[in-house]
Amino acid sequence: MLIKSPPTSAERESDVTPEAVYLSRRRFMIAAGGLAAMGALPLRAESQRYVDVEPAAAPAWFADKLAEVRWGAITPGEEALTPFKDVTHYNNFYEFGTSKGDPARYADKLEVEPWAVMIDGAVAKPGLVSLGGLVGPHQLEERIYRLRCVEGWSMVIPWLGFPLSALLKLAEPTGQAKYVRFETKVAAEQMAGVRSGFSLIDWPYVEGLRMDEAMHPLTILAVGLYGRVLPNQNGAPLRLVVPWKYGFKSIKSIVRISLLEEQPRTTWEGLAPDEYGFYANVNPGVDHPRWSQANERRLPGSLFRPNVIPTRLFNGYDEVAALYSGLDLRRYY
Ligand SMILES: Nc1nc2c(c(=O)[nH]1)N[C@H]1C(S)=C(S)[C@@H](COP(=O)(O)O)O[C@H]1N2
Ligand SMILES: [Mo]
Repeated sequence: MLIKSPPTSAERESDVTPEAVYLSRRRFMIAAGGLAAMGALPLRAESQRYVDVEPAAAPAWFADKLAEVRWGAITPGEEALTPFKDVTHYNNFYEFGTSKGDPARYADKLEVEPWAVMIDGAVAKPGLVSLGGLVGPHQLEERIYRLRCVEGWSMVIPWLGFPLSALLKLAEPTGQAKYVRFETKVAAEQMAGVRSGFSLIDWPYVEGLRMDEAMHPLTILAVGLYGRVLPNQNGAPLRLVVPWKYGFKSIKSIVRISLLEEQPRTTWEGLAPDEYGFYANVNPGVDHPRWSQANERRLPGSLFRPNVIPTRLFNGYDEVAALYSGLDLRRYY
């Protein structure tokens, strides 16, 4: 779709905003907006929410967006956020290894600048778009979502992103567009898990959605979390988040988005179709062949306090139920 790239000067080191500057600005914004309405106590809790976050430099395309974020656009009510430390050190990102600590250990090797995304297939405006060009037209929103992994653990993560529907509309899908296919970057020299040959995955990691799922307002492309730019281990610089589906649908470090007429073949479905379906809607009533999906371990927990809670249909996002009326969820898991 060839949205114009920002000038290369905008991506120079000198233009990055130190995270500390951003954090103090955010604290100030909350104080100014919330004082009268909420009084001092809740204010303090709110303003300290992100103070523990590790410092990081933000690239210009991200820093430019922070002044106009819609904070708290969607929140899960009373559920506590999973701490930044857990969100960024307990990950699945097989390109960097199969243990939960591997992404945090090795994903700093991922080169995220420059980054471009190919948008192709059944669209009137295909093309290679720079990350700045891709994010530029969109207001960032903070979406605090539950993330439920098919393995039986879950987190609550404050993402920063924008609706996938807004991006797709700009590309102008044609009448042939029935599905969206996403592909992750592959760079063996940067990705220990790809190099190892130990994984069964046939790279690139691929995911897909039906068009109506892709256009649903809950479906976002995330570029940040905890008020900062997305850490590499969480799928920098751009990843999908579909909160009512098992985590493996939320594909990381996207380099290609294709609109298709046919349902794409996705990574986990291709590996083990009897265990991982294309839909992968969170459903406590449909067990994985090797374990129950009735409950989940909400992180953080400990050996002695595992913090087990019941899993909810569609991960509690009841508003998506209409997408599946008439679909047998036991058959299309
Ligand atoms: N490219 C890629 N995307 C991926 C994965 C992966 O291995 N590779 N793992 C998925 C799984 S199983 C989960 S649970 C989530 C985890 O996201 P998080 O580490 O940001 O919590 O990412 C998903 N996206
Ligand atoms: Mo997962």
